[in-house]
This record gives sequence, structure tokens and C-alpha cells, in this order.
Amino acid sequence: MTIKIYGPAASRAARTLWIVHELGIPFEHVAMEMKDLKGPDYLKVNPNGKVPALVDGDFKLFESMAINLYLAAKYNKDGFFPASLEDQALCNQWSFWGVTEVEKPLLTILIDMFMTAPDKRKPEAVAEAQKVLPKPFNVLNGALQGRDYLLGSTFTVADLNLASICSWSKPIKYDFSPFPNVGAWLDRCLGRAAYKAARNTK
Ligand SMILES: N[C@@H](CCC(=O)N[C@@H](CS)C(=O)NCC(=O)O)C(=O)O
Repeated sequence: MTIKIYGPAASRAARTLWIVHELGIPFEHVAMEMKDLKGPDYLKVNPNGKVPALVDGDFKLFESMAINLYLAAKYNKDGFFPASLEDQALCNQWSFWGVTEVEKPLLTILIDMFMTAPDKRKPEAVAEAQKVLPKPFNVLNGALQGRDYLLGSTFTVADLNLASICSWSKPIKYDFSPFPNVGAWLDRCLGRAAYKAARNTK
């Protein structure tokens, strides 16, 4: 049965669209209008009224990182979902770390720059977010020293999940020059054909 992915490409559903393209998983895309997310039909899919959500037969799942880790484990190919428990744990580590350490400050800046009327902008919140980001990016820069990807030489779900979060640094033109390993890794990840295909999903 074909899996269903709910959520517009210009939302966190982009993460899940990237993984299905990456692994060549057949899927049906239910793009959804943001205004319909709190309607009774969609609340049966995801009671949070948020996207993305996944339906795989009778199985429903929300939370973008959980969805991607599930799809990676189920449709793994070429070591994208690593074999050892330790490496799988590292994929969880980087996915949780991305949402807890990086996502919020990047989103604060993105929303302020592109989705907030000039008179409603909050320069103090943006300054605070800018102050927070060097700490995690320094950690990530160290983790990527001497390797192309988070777990070594293979692109895994850890890279996809974290790069999908870090991709928000592109529209805000975040300066990665103090963290060159992060800048190069992010370009490597976002240069993948599957990322580009996901972005072109209507
Ligand atoms: N932690 C959730 C966040 C989901 C989320 O907030 N999605 C946004 C779109 S990117 C949404 O559905 N917003 C609608 C709303 O909050 O009403 C995940 O990663 O899946």
C-alpha cells in the first residue's frame, strides 16, 4: 500500500518529502492547506493539527523526525539507516539535537525575516537567537572534522534530518565562515538530487 505524506512542501513536510525521494519510496502527497489543519478530517490523521503526518496502511505517525527515522528503518538502502544499534542511536542523537538545539533559533530568525510585518518584528528575539546558534554550530563543526558526514563517509538519516533543519540557515544567509565544516557538510547534503526533487514537489 502506498504511504501518504500530509503537508505542503514549504513546511516541515519538506523533510519527509526529501526522504521518500532519497530512498525511492512510492508515496502519495496530500499537500493540505494550512487553514485545513484544524479541521475534523485532518485531526483524525494528526490530533495536533500540524504537519507533517504519515499514514502507512493502518499506521499513523506524527513528528517529522520520528516519521523520517521510521521510513529510514523500514525502507533502508545502502546503509542510509545504519546497521549497528550504536550508529542508530547516533541517528537519534543528531535528530533530537537538531530539534532541541538548532531548530528554534533558526526558525525565530526565519519567521522574523520573512513572515513578520516590519512593524511587528522583534530585533531582540533575533539577536538572542543569533547569540545562541554559534554554540551548537561549534559542536557540529567539531563532529564533522575529518569526515564528510555525521557517521563517517556514508550519508545517513542523521545527515538528512539535521540538514533539513539547518537548511533554514540558507534563506537567512547564516554566515558559516566560523564553522567551515558545517557550511561544507550542509552544501554537500543540500546538493543531493533528492533534496532538489523534494523542493520541486507541488
Ligand atoms: N515538532 C513538529 C512540528 C510540526 C509543526 O509545527 N508544523 C508546522 C508547519 S512547519 C505546522 O503544522 N503548523 C501549523 C500550526 O501550528 O497550526 C514536527 O517536527 O513535526
